[in-house]
Amino acid sequence: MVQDCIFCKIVKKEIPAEIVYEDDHVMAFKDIHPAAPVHLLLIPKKHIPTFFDLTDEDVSIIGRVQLAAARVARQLNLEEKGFRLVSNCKEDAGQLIFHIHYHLLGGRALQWPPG
Ligand code: DGP
Repeated sequence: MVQDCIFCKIVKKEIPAEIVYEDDHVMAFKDIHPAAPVHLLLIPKKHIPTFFDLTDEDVSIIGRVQLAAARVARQLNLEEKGFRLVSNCKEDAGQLIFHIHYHLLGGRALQWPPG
């Protein structure tokens, strides 16, 4: 946990979020600025700033995040039409929060490629 990380604060329930899924390793909550009818953020509870900070011991955690994405998407009836799972890594990609997170977007047809 990192004290000034907003997502660590959400994990610790120090600031509110609309949490839609949580287990020992993963949390999913609604993005505060939704860009689609379904826009969730899936995070490992462990504070890992970017993909460049991942180590071998994090492999299962990242796998758990992706499994949780499918589980949550199924619960939200996205299985038929699908969803997008994307992660921004560092400045050029527009990463604002330096705690690894995946955006799960769905509920409408999405454009590709993103800008
Ligand atoms: P990124 O640019 O990939 O780092 O995305 C960060 C996302 O986090 C952005 O879509 C807005 C969202 N966000 C920022 N602060 C908060 C917050 O306090 N609560 C929630 N639920 N989402 C937040």
